[in-house]
Amino acid sequence: MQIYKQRVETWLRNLLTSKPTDGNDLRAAMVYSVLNNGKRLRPALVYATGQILNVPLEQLDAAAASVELIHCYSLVHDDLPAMDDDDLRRGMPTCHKAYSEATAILTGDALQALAFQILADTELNPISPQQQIAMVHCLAKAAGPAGMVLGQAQDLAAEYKAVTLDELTTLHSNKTGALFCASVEMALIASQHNNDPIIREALLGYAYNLGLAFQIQDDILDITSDDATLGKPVGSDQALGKSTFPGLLGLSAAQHKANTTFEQALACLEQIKGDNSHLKALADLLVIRQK
Ligand code: GRG
Repeated sequence: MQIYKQRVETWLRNLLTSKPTDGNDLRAAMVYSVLNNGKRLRPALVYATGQILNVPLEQLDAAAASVELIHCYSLVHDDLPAMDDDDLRRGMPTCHKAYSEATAILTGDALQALAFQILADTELNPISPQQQIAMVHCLAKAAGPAGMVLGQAQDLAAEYKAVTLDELTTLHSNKTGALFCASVEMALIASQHNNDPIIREALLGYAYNLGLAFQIQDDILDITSDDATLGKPVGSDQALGKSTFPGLLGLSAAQHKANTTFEQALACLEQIKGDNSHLKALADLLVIRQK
């Protein structure tokens, strides 16, 4: 996982720092919001899926970087006063605190556009034009009004309201799960197995369950961790009147659900032949994560 993290960070550093700044804060704010203490889970998911499908890493770099750029944009916008209004992200002042609200809005906009620009670039993304189009479509669908942005809208609408477990699960599968699934699917697109329904279902089942378990755990850490460990304020769910898995189920039942969901993710991998050690390692890392 460290190798994947370093690989995507080097790639992103080259991308973001190869051009001179234009005499304003935009590029610096983009670098600030991307080249920091992120865990790079989604890029690791792209690369680890590529491992089981025998895809060379060079054909996955743009996909790995693009999903991280979309994720970073979502964090910058999510932290804005009109959204979750957070001061701390990845252990540092949020983008709008370090720069300004206007710069943070533009930074998110720019990171989002850049994600699609690199997917469609023949030099940066050395795969066939059909595969490029399929990746652009996959990521746009996951990030947009049927995926992450929908999840964010559902999240905002659910504040200070009672939601059911099903509604909470749907909200998070859009808000968080969609990008996990897109990470796996983009590696599938780069492979020779894109039309294999068994492999597709198994990998997407893994990603869906991993994303859900990750989110349940995120809700648990928001109660049990501390600001310094988490790199962002704990207790923010309660402060914003958000429904959470521990809130609906109780802490110990939520922990149990996280564990069984991780197990379901791993069970999906058993349907596929190939070296699944990295996908397993990624799930294991998430089970023990503290931030
Ligand atoms: C503003 C359009 C828009 C969308 C925002 C994903 C999202 C939607 C907001 C992020 C806020 C949040 C707490 C989402 C839950 C998913 C989650 C735990 C994100 C943090 O992901 P990590 O832990 O973060 O992978 P790092 O910093 O390690 O990359």
